[in-house]
Amino acid sequence: MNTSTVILIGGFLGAGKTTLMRRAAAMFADRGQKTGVVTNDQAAGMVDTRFFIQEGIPVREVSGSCFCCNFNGLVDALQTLRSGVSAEVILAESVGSCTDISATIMQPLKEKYRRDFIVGPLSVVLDPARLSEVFPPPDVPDNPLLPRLHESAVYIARKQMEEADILLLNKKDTLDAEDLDRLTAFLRKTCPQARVLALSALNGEGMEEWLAALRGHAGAGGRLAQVDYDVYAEGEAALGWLNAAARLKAPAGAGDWRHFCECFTQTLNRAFQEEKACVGHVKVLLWVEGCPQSLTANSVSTGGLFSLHGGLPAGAAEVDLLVNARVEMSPDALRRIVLRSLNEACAALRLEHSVLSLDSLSPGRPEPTWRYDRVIEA
Ligand SMILES: Nc1nc2c(ncn2[C@@H]2O[C@H](COP(=O)(O)OP(=O)(O)OP(=O)(O)O)[C@@H](O)[C@H]2O)c(=O)[nH]1
Ligand SMILES: [Mg+2]
Repeated sequence: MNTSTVILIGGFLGAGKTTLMRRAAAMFADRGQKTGVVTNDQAAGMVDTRFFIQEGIPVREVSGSCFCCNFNGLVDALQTLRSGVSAEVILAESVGSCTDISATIMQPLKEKYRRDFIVGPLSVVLDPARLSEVFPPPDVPDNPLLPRLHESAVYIARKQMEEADILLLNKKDTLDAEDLDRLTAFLRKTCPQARVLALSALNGEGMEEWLAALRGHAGAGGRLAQVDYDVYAEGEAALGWLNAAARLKAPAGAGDWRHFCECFTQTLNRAFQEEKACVGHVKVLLWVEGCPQSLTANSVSTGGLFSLHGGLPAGAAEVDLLVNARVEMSPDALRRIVLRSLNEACAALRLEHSVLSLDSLSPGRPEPTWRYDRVIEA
């Protein structure tokens, strides 16, 4: 039986983990390496999973809790990719509010499943804009109009960095040379255990260097973070979490789905601003069953415009919608805002809609299946 290399990708909400995995999976496929992907979320109905389905990449979803609280679910997903599709490489993205991956996932995988899996280094993806919230510059005053991430959520983001084997300063395309040098130097000083690389998962710059670093890295999972689970639980619980699926129909024929997406996301944006709620990541995906195209909208900050990518085939009269929202507010308030925004956007564009599923929750206390207090030799 074959052995698969498992590459775990961590990092805070919206840092670019899925974008990185989509690009890496395409690069592995180009080289003829069989690749599988595991996605992870607190609830089913994930935008990220749908991307990989659309792209024809074998994907398994572990939903209902983070990897560390469902280690056996993760192992099942890895085993089906290893034996079912003979995946040589498996990329696994943990939930953006998850940390302590080295102690709870990497060490038990190394010890208990060494015949089945080679555990690659833990890559933690960072968004430069979020980095300034996690380590606010001392000389810059707070902007009273911009809500700040809950301090326990900041704690999670810092712990993610503390356990990284490789730190990926993503969204390099948004940085000028001076900021790039400053942030890279800051990360090297703050996380001396990690190899620091800058890249753009979106345009591909720096991807080859990362793949080379994965191949050349010895001692994956070489560091355990010291995590206070009370603070960790508080940081997770600060976020409202919503996954919704709906079907939309344009009764008069082809719908203007881009316009719908703009109306829907602008209404969401206004509501989050009015509530002064800190946005972790809000993702919207529209697609037509059986068709490879999709339209996506993402926002990773309060008041920041949603970025729209892709498009739907001309003439589409009926589409599917997924909304994944992680925002610092109560799950009930988040549910009300999403449903109201959907109603308003559909009414404005004369669309019919039916909500197929909707989960809104606040993540429970993390209770890992395993938690090692020592590093296992590979
Ligand atoms: N400019 C720029 N944007 C990027 C880059 N990588 C990702 N993004 C954007 O950042 C947003 C979030 O990207 P995702 O890949 O969904 O982030 P994630 O870490 O998987 O998010 P969660 O699954 O919610 O934790 C999207 O709008 C991406 O297009 C990059 O290299 N440059
Ligand atoms: Mg993702």
